[in-house]
Amino acid sequence: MSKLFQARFATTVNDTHCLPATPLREVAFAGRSNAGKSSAINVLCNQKRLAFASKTPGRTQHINYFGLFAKDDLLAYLVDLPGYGYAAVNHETKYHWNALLSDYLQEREQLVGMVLIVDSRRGITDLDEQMIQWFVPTGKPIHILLSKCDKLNKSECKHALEAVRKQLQQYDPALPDGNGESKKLTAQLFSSTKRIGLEEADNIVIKWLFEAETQEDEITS
Ligand SMILES: Nc1nc2c(ncn2[C@@H]2O[C@H](COP(=O)(O)OP(=O)(O)OP(=O)(O)O)[C@@H](O)[C@H]2O)c(=O)[nH]1
Ligand SMILES: [Mg+2]
Repeated sequence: MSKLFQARFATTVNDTHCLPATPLREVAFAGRSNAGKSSAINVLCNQKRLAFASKTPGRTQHINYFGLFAKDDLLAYLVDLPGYGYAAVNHETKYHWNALLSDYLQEREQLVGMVLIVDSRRGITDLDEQMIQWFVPTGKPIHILLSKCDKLNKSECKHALEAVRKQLQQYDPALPDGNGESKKLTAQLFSSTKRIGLEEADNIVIKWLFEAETQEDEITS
């Protein structure tokens, strides 16, 4: 049983000043609106409706915190971030999302890694690149889930993964051509509906949250 299975909704915030004051680690799920963030959280936590997944884009508009428990002990958090790139919102809302996401990603000490959900049919877009650019300077790892890969055939999947890994090289010169994996910028195929890539994604999130080697920079605040 994964350590992610005992997850419960904790809190929702709309302002970086209201983020939980906690020493616990957290992993954030970011991505375009409708990319499949909430679905990925649900399937990784083995729950149907923990995070609210919806056909209506722009559904997750706040930062939602989910607590991970062992019995009654709260161990860490998963964080569902508001989706970006949703056209039908006004300028002010877009501005607010931008500020919220950039502040959170760049400044949140408790955040140990970002899972970036990218629709495998679409690949990395300009807005995804913006997220990567905000996060890379923190030195923390990014793992890309190429979501909805059930919609692609085998060779399309292969090409989608290769293309993303190639794109990531510009941010990390240590990432070798094609198939190589860098520690800080990794990518995999994923499908919530067909449960593809679950174990690989689960391992990464668990490693970031709980493994000793990532604990070296203990949070002091
Ligand atoms: N075929 C397929 N559909 C998926 C998959 N993951 C999510 N979807 C569908 O895509 C739509 C959006 O999924 P959500 O998980 O709500 O996306 P989100 O990124 O949380 O969206 P926002 O909250 O708007 O930012 C829903 O209709 C899901 O059922 C997948 O792996 N395969
Ligand atoms: Mg959502």
